[in-house]
Amino acid sequence: MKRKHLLTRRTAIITGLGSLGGLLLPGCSKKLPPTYGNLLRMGDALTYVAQRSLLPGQSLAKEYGHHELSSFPATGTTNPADKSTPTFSEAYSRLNTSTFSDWRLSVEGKVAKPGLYSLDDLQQFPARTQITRHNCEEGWSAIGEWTGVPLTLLLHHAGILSTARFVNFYAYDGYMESIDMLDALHPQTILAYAMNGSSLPLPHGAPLRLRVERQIGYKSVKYLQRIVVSDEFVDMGDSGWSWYTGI
Ligand SMILES: Nc1nc2c(c(=O)[nH]1)N[C@H]1C(S)=C(S)[C@@H](COP(=O)(O)O)O[C@H]1N2
Ligand SMILES: [Mo]
Repeated sequence: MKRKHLLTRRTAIITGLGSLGGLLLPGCSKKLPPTYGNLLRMGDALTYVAQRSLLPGQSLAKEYGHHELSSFPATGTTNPADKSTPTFSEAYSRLNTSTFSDWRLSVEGKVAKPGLYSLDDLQQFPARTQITRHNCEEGWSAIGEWTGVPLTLLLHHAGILSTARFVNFYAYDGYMESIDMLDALHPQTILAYAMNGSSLPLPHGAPLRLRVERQIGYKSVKYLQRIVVSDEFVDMGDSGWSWYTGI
């Protein structure tokens, strides 16, 4: 998996103010993304706090028309059922063989009713369809149409607790990412089971992937297995990418 350092000019400029972030936020260390002792990363925490306090949290990412759909490459893991790759998953391979009829999404953590959801269960929720631009940190972008269940509906169905702060996503290829509640409850944050009007193709994350339209591409976790709601930031290690890259 290719993982690159994302150093935007904005991050670099704000770095000088980074230590201020710590001063402004006494006692908040477990509620903020980690910096791994990296000076540049200290700017991330301040960027995050500044954006979250200054920008309207629920503004929508631009949506496009059907005539604007583009070709859409698949990157990162493109097949966890492929034995010859390092991201091979025996469990995923079995599920794929039975066209995901036995696949279940586990929703756990800070929810009153942890549970397992089949694709059919998820398709019972009111669906949202959106045509959006995917922006990968590696410099490409593509426009696709996504249909799925708004994450907010699923979280409320599972009885999300008032102490919840983050939602963590775990995939069959070992990939994991997390988002905060503002992104989790955002109307365009959906668990997509269809792309461009057909069921989600395997290279794009079958049977279910996350779409977080106000974040860079790597937050949109493919091949979902488990969602864990937490009241503290869960450190998944240094991916080499900033934890928060709102767009
Ligand atoms: N499970 C999983 N999800 C993932 C990745 C991955 O490697 N594995 N790559 C991420 C990155 S960096 C991007 S740009 C998008 C790519 O989605 P696509 O293959 O549908 O273009 O998926 C994201 N989600
Ligand atoms: Mo990406």
